Amino acid sequence: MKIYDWHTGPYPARVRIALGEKGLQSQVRFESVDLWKGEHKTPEFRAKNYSGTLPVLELDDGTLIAECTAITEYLDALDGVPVLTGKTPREKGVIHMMSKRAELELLDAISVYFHHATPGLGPQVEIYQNEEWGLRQRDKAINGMRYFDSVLRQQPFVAGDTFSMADITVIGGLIFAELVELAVPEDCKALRAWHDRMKERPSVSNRVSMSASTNPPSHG
Ligand code: GTS
Repeated sequence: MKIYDWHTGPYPARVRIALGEKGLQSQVRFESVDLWKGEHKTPEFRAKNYSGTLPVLELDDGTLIAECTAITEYLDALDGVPVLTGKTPREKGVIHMMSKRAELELLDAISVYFHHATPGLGPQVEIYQNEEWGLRQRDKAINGMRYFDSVLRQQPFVAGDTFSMADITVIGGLIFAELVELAVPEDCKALRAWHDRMKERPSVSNRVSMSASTNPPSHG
């Protein structure tokens, strides 16, 4: 399997963390696509992923799977022992809901803020920006942090009693928040404590160096 990604990216981090949790690192090769040069917007790359985003998983038979949720579901199903996306229909439903909510209310909102209300990836890549929309999404993300704080006051993980894809999606959101210097409010104590616990997981702390032995990015 091959993964097109960018080693420090928050969305690529979601797949890297999933790979680490599943112990599948040795089965993939990473190919760097330089976001800062806009390599993800070229016709060649868009032929792999119409959306022009990272990451993308390419299977040995040439099948291309984009979207972090889809890639995580694929990886989790590979060994027949799903640990990230739920075993029972109830677990699957709750995990999928909470992961989607983490995208809508946190990660995607911060991404819009980054691309619209900051210099983003630079003028070559950010050909349309709407600052007001970006700032609204920033405020939405802060509300999202407060929501996940309320969830984590009730339970140890985002979708209940066990670590799951939903935790990974919130981690991705907080990775992006750190990159754009959007602080988690001081009073979100449960979210902050959970984040500290998550950072201790090897899958999270080792994610950026995961590709170093296979395909080191030359810069950035
Ligand atoms: N819905 C997609 C998914 O879940 O995979 C979103 C993917 C996405 O936005 N990826 C970012 C991207 O390609 C990568 S990163 O910013 O996290 O590194 N962004 C570039 C762009 O121009 O949107």
